[in-house]
Amino acid sequence: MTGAPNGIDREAVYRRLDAMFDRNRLTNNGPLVREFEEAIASIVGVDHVVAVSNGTLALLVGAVGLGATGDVIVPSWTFAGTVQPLVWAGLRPRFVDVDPLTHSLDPASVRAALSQRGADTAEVGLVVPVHLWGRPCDVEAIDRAASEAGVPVLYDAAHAFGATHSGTPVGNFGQAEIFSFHATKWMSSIEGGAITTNDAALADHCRRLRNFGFAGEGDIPVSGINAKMSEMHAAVGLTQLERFDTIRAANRERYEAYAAAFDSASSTRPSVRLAPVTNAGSSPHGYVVVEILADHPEPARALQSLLDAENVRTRRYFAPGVHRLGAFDSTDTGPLPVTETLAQRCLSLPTGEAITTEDAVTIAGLVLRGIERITDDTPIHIDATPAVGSIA
Ligand code: T4K
Repeated sequence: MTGAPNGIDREAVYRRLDAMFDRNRLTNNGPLVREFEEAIASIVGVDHVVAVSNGTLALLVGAVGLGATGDVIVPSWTFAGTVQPLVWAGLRPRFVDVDPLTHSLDPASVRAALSQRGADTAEVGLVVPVHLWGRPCDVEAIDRAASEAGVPVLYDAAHAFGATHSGTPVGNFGQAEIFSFHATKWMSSIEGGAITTNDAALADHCRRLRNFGFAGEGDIPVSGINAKMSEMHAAVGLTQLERFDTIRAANRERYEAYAAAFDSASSTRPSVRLAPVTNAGSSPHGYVVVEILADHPEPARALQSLLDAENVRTRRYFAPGVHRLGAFDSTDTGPLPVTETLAQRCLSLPTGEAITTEDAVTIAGLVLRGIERITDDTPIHIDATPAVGSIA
């Protein structure tokens, strides 16, 4: 099942929860949250980490913390949770297309959007690129275009904890970045998020914003919100961080098993492309995403239903693009051809500790046979009894 959480060392969590209850400090920037922030800061090598209750609120607090107003340049090829908090922060999305290979914001399109001036276009107040699938964006080109326009950059790194770009951990780019530690992420605190930055003043401001704007008792200089992470979530997060290398190794093994299976098959007839790691990056492979290059009007949808019949649960992240969702289809967005194509072709496959490496090989085989079935118009016979031991 795509998105199924990785294993958790329950005994270790229970020990932390016992100590938490003994201390009777359950939330409001308690010792476990501060320890979690320090642990993230040392892994990412960033000066400041502000833990919050989820990635969506990290984007909201980050955007408000940066004082962004007007339009925000953002991809449509992402989760709705990237765009919604920006709208709640009072920004207007200006959707921009992505690069067909990296699946992330195309720097040339960002530059074009930044220079776009018109009667109905407000000033651009922020750029929010997404390190989609945990693969780093072309940060140099994007940061350069934004800084030349005097516009801050807040990276959505919800998928990219543990990723690097040119040897530098994601979390250090732009004015700030955000992580999500949701249960479906490879590194999880069940619900959780963080803002990372090397800007001390911004970090202080975000710490106030996440806690109702408090600067002290009876002192609220800025209008804040409650976006705090509880001690309980930090207890789970700290316990999962102890399994950082183990889970990342499992992700890598599954990814390499898929890659080997698809590479050997593609030598004859490329019908599938694993979303590659580009931009001098490394990825934690929390997501395994394939692009189905089959000659079919809706290859991802057709293959998904075939795999479903084989008891393999996949996800069509992120179809349709956000600009096509009801909440956003009123935005006057120009054509986004790459986003539209990726939305028809991409499928997220199970990975991580929810499956074995042998399962990954079996699923890859099912994907390749499925592509043959949807392309050669052979009437598709859905085999009711799962062919392989229920790879849920
Ligand atoms: N930016 C980006 C680029 C993001 O992808 C996200 C979140 C955010 C920002 C916002 O971060 P958060 O505010 O969420 O921290 C999931 C997650 O809810 C969401 O966190 C995530 N992205 C998004 C990509 O996926 P769904 O709708 O796919 O979740 P759901 O419940 O369908 O779960 C996926 C699969 O995992 C299902 O097959 C069931 C399985 N599952 C799920 C959960 C939660 C389990 O087996 N156990 C579980 O506890 O949204």
